[in-house]
Amino acid sequence: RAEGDSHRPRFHFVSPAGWLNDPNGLSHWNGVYHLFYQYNPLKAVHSRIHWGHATSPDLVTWTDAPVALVPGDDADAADADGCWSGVLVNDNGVPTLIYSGRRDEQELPCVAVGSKDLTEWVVDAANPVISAPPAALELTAFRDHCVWPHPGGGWRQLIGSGIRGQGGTALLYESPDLRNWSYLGPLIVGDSGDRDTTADDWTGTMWECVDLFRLEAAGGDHEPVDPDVLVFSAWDDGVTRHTLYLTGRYSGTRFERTALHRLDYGGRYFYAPQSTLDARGRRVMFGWLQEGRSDAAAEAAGWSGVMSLPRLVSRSPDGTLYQEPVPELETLRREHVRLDGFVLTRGDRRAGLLPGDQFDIVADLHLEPGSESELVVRATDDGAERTVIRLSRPDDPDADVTLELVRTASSLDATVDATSRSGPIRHVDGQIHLRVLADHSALEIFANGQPLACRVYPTRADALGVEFVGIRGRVHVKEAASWLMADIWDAPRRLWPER
Ligand code: DQQ
Repeated sequence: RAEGDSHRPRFHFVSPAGWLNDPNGLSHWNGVYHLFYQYNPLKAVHSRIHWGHATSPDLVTWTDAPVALVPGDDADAADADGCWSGVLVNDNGVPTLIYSGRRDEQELPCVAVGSKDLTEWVVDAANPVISAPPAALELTAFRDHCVWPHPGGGWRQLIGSGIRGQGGTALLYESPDLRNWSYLGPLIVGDSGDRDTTADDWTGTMWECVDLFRLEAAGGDHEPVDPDVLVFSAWDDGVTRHTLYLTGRYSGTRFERTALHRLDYGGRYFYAPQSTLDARGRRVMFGWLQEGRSDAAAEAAGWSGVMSLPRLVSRSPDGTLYQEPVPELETLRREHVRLDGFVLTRGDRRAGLLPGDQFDIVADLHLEPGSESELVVRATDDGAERTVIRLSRPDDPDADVTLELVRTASSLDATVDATSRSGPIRHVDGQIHLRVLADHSALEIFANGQPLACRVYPTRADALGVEFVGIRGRVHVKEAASWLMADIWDAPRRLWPER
């Protein structure tokens, strides 16, 4: 970390320097968590993308491993212009990467095999292993991979794509050996043309980073109605929009959808997620927290992109996803305060939680119908900078609570994104379990298991204040606690770890 870089996170994973985007090859292999990521070690811009690699025993602290994939030297190499997103699978004990090799502005599926410790990778001489997208379709793009062993033997793969005039899609393939693939058809096609293209749940003209998984029913052994989840990042002609998921049922060749949902209310700020099942049977997900500052500002800082904290993804009783930070992160908690319950009415202000730019706050609130309150963080004394986390409950007791992140005064720097983010929060009788993790420019909020990840760039060194504010009605803060969080990046890091 450059001295004085107040935006660089200290308990999130960040690349040693340069550019980071999607999580790739996520896995828990022989007791070690592996996080690969889209990486340009040379500059904080998205150009010839490598695969960075780091390992962790606990999802908390990370050790840099040698860069895993480097774009091919030879201009004819299938990945001469970049090694784009993909996954790691266990091919009968052989660690195997399936990724998108980029050349001449086109991506095609490639394979690489790894050493036992996953640090040395050899690309397959036959790359690309699929030489062209299905010819019968007019596709908007063809990249990113979700690969799993087929119960009947062999492998299945989804490749993100879009059919012109129809919408985003995930194309299904099968293979006996990860090298020879047969096209089976689209698993499901979006409906982008029929939807409001400005909506928070617009499905885009292409689906990036598709991730299909099955979740067990919450706390029961009955057969869940919608056991399957298809996550995708809706993309439109070079613009990253937001990440969505479909719940439904995967039948082998089709995905019968039940409902479409937003994955994270931060929109583009939690993008291209990937998940894996760890040895404890937990579904762990990471996403890319992209920048809200200008490209020039990121380049000047020498780094761009933050990996989200690892999230546990489970099923809530209504069938949607419940997301929360992995409990292991609590080992980073240090100085602590706890506030006893209090009530907020209009104009009330309540300080007492620890000021800081690197903290974890937990609060249990009860919002009466027609009430609203704010948790203000990263605030200067004069209020010139302040980031507002607002919860409001309509008069109608059956209506959802709204979570809103207001960034209009988050930064005095007029060049950073200051747009607000919001979404509905399910609740029982106005009860909200709120969690806020702030780590310099990274901010991750969870309300009743619904996340809102974002970035904020306060400029003033004293933008550290934290307080609750009553806006209207009665909000009971039943209990609130905060912890300052430890650094995970004590040791100096090398930009390009040698093999
Ligand atoms: N990022 C990768 C692509 C993917 C996109 C390129 C999503 O493979 O579609 O860096 O952010």
